[in-house]
Amino acid sequence: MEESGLPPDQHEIPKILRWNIDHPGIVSKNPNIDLKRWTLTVDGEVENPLKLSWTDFLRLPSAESKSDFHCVEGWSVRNCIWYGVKFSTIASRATPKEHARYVSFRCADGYTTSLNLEELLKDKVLLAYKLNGEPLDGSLGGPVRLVVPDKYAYKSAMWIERISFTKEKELGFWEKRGYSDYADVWSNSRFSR
Ligand SMILES: Nc1nc2c(c(=O)[nH]1)N[C@H]1C(S)=C(S)[C@@H](COP(=O)(O)O)O[C@H]1N2
Ligand SMILES: [Mo]
Repeated sequence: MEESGLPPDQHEIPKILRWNIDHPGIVSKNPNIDLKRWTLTVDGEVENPLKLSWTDFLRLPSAESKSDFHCVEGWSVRNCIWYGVKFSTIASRATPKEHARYVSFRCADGYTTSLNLEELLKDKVLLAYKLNGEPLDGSLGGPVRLVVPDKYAYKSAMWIERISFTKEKELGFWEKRGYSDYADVWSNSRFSR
C-alpha cells in the first residue's frame, strides 16, 4: 500500500465519473433501462434459476457496503457507500451446482465480465442500486451494477441483466482485449501477460 492508503499508481478524485458524461464511454452508451421492462436472469450451473422483476429484486434482503472504487485509468474514489443485494444472497437463492466455479455477467449494452465464484461470495460484493443514499443513475450503471472492491472497475459491470454460473471461465470484454482477468488493485494487475 502507498502512503496515501490507495493502491499503487492510483490518485484520489472526489466523485465517481459518470459514463458518457465525465467519463468517455469508449465502447458503449448508457442504455437508459426502463425499470418496468428490466429483469434479472440468473442461470447456468444452478439448481434454481431465477428471473426477477425490479419489484422482486427490491424484496430481496439488502445491505450497505462501504468501499473505495478504483478505475484502471488511475483514479480512485474513497468511501463510496453502496446499497443493494449481496452477491451471496443471489447465489444462495439460485444454489450453484457443485462444479460451478465462475460467474459471467451480461449487461444491457452487450458488455461482459466474469469473476471466480469464490471472490464474489465475499461480504462486500454487492449488486448495488444506490450510491451515497441516491438511487443509482443510468450514468453510474443503474438500475443495478456490480461492485467488487479490490478489483479495477471494469469488473464492476453496469446495467446488469444476466448472471450465469459456469464450469469454465468465459473471458469478458476487456479481458479478451489485453486487460488482466485477475484485475487485483493491490498487486497492480492491470494487463494480461
Ligand atoms: N455494462 C458495462 N459495464 C461497464 C463498462 C461498460 O462499458 N459497460 N465499462 C467498465 C469500465 S471499463 C469502467 S472503468 C467502469 C466505469 O464505471 P463508472 O462509469 O461508474 O466510472 O464500468 C465498467 N463496467
Ligand atoms: Mo475502464
